[in-house]
Amino acid sequence: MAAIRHDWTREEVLALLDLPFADLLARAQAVHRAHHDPNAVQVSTLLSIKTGGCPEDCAYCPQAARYHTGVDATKLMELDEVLDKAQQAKADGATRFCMGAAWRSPKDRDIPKVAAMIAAVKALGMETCATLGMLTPTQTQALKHAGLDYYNHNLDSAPEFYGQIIHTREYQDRLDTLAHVRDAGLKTCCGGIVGMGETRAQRAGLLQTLACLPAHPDSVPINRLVRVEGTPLAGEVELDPFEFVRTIAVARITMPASMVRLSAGRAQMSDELQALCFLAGANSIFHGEKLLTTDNPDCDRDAALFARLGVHALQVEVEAATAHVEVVENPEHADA
Ligand code: SAM
Ligand code: DTB
Ligand code: SF4
Repeated sequence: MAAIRHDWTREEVLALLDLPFADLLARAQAVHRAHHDPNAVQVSTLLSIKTGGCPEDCAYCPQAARYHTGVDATKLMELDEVLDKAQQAKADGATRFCMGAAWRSPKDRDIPKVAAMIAAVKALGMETCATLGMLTPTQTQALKHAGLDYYNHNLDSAPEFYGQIIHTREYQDRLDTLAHVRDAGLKTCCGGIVGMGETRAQRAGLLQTLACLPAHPDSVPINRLVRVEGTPLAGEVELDPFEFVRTIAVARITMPASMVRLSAGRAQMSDELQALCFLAGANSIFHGEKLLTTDNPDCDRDAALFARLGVHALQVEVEAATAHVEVVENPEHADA
């Protein structure tokens, strides 16, 4: 087993990113196999429970009100509709349901509504995740109390690059919410986006910051920028696919026990590139034909890819009454 370290230096992380590709993948595979079943991939489904109209100015985001991206702002979804979507996601093989809202931070009056959604999804026997923006400690505790398992809150970039992407909040705001999430006993889902014009050294900065958090995030989503027309990053040059794989590999090496999620951008990737990401240590995906507002691969395409690679969906049993979660492997789901 690789040691779980929280003292990675920038130089060490950059040296990993700089390795010859074959050496880097061999190291990542060794760490991956020591800590995880290399043929099991955890499957989450996303639902946008409140879309668009966001006051923040994140340069990548189609949901920021100030950009003209064609995304219409909606109200918070009704509980019944959320439950229908969660049931569908479960039937399609997802074990975790992640509810996302285009908020800078929720209002206190929104919390009971989201709490009811969390409790209802949990009662289906699914793991629950939410991503609602910045939280206060009291809001975080209320979500935990409702049965929330994971909170997604990304650092998104290196601290020194953040100011080029977002001007409406500080990096420290993100770190503060992550601290509230850990303090409430929630699992953290925290990663970033690559392909926003950052340098390799800045990708090292993101990975080093994630790996030096007080606890490694339980789940580390690595998003490849989806270039959405109307956002300031729409014309960004596409990141070299091998550089994306390197980022996954270094996330795997620096955070050995975490689930590394091959997140946004899969619809624009070939099957071969996704397979390289799994070889580099990715072991989680978003499943279902939409992310929040942009496209994700068709379910049929994912099922075919899993079957071709001999990959099976990681099975998770959730006892809603006790909120006890047990992970069991089920190889019968090879063609799920
Ligand atoms: N508003 C909340 C927040 O910002 O934390 C939650 C929703 S926000 C859409 C969740 C994450 O989606 C962002 O942190 C970012 O990593 C990712 N994201 C948004 N737009 C993206 C894009 N165009 N490409 C890749 N990832 C994106
Ligand atoms: C994460 O890191 N990626 C997901 C999830 N966490 C919330 C969101 C991706 C959004 C991509 C753009 C969109 O579909 O609007
Ligand atoms: Fe708003 Fe989140 Fe999009 Fe930023 S990433 S504009 S906070 S929805």
